[in-house]
Amino acid sequence: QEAHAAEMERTFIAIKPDGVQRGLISEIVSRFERKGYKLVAIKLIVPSKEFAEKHYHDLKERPFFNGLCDFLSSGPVLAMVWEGEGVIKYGRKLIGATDPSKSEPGTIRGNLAVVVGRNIIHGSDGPETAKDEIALWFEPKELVSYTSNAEKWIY
Ligand code: RTP
Repeated sequence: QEAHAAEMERTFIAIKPDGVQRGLISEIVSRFERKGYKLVAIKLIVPSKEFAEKHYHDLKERPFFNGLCDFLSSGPVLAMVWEGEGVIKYGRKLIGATDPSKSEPGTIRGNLAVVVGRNIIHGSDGPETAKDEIALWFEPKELVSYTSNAEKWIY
C-alpha cells in the first residue's frame, strides 16, 4: 500500500489570478477533491514575470506570450499538486478545452469561464511537464506524503 502511494501519478494544477479574484478557489478545489484525487501540496503566491516566463517557456514564440506572462504574474495564483490514478489526463478533462468558448458544459472552464485569455486554471499536459512544473513551483519538502482515509474506498 505504501509503495503504491509512492508511485501514484501527480499533476500540477494552478488557479490563475482571474480564478482567485473571482472567488472560485473552493469551487475548483472541490471538483478535484470530490472526484477522489488527493491534494499533496498547495500555496498561494504572486509569481514574478520571470517566473511566469519560466512556467510558460514552451510558448515563448507565441504572439500572446508576453500578455500571458504579465497576466499570470498580475496577482495571487493558487499552486497545487494533485495525486491519483490517471490524474494528469483526467485532470485536463475536468478542466476542459483551453478556449472556454469550446469547453464542454460540466467542465471547469465550460461552466466558469468565457474567453481563452481568462480561462481561470492551468493543468499539466503530460507526465514530463507535470514533473517539470511540480519541480518549478514546489520544493520537495512542500509535497506532503500521507495516507488519506478515503483512498481505501476509492481504489
Ligand atoms: P494550460 O496549459 O493553461 O492548461 O492551457 P493549455 O495547455 O490548454 O493551452 P496552451 O496552448 O498551453 O496555452 C496556455 C495558456 O495560454 C493562454 N492562451 N491564450 N490566443 C490566445 O490568446 C491564447 N491562447 C492560449 C491560455 O490562458 C492558455 O491556458
